[in-house]
Amino acid sequence: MSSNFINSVFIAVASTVALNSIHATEPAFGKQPNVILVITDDQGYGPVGKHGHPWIKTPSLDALHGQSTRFERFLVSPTCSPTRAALMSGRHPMKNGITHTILERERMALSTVTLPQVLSKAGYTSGIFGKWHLGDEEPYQPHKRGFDEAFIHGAGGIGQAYKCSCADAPGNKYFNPTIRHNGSFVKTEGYCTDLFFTAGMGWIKKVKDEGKPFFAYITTNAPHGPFIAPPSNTKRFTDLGFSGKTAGFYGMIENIDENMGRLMKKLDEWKLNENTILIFMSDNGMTGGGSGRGKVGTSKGGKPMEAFNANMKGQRVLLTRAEFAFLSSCAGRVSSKRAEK
Ligand SMILES: [Ca+2]
Repeated sequence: MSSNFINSVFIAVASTVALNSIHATEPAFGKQPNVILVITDDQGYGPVGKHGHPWIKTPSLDALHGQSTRFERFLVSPTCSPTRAALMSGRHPMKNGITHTILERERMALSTVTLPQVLSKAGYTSGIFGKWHLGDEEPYQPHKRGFDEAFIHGAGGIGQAYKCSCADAPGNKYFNPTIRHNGSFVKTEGYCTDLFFTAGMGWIKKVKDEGKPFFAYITTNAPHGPFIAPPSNTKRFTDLGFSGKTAGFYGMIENIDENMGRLMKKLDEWKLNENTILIFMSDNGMTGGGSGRGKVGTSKGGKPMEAFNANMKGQRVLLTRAEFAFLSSCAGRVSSKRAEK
């Protein structure tokens, strides 16, 4: 049931741009809009400044929040692959063979028609940058499923490996990860989230210059555990008295915010804001491992600091969880929040 709402949103996006292109010599709503979907992993609703978080600072997301229209009920699946399968297909995850995140149950059925495949019929080019998590074997890979550009890690997170086909490059790390680029493994330098945004922005610039309408899917493994962020992002939180995991989780989110700021600045600079739908969302509820429950640190005054999740019930994996998205469009940036409390 939770997928139905999210499916309807993305069917609407796909249908709008496709119909604009296929059935009209003059688009009904002007030029074909570009679509940028940024999806973070296990962030959840609470860890955003505008959602009342007492410690995390997210000026870029807050700015997007302020420029956007917000959904009041926005529901997702309780874990990674199901939400992503719904997004890619417009169908309930179980209709795509997705019932879990590992053990071959994360492989999206090869019969599934994907969003980039639909968009390609409308003249779009599509790129994915980050986490795919819908099958690591070759036929399931995004460069075989409609994406013209694929710059991804494997499995459900960098360094993950299971006794099945779901696995990343052995020993992979958040810094200088090995990345699969259009089917080939390449060595990179830098922090994962920075790399995914940089690759995505470079690709956006390229396809913009070529004059193609595009769908950019920037899908960070952060802030999923393990909770590793650049030291420049964790220091403020360790100084405040947070545990290492929580400082990492919070630092990963502030790093995401920095990258959203970089992206939004470039969209302004490239004058893409007038014709680009920018969507920001979390794939499921807030992690339970980083700062999800109970005491997460001790203040300098000796007071315990409790996890904050904006009065949401439960964490990731619980069916009662629901998330949020910010949506911006050529009609004005739009955000959605939600909320099943
Ligand atoms: Ca997730």
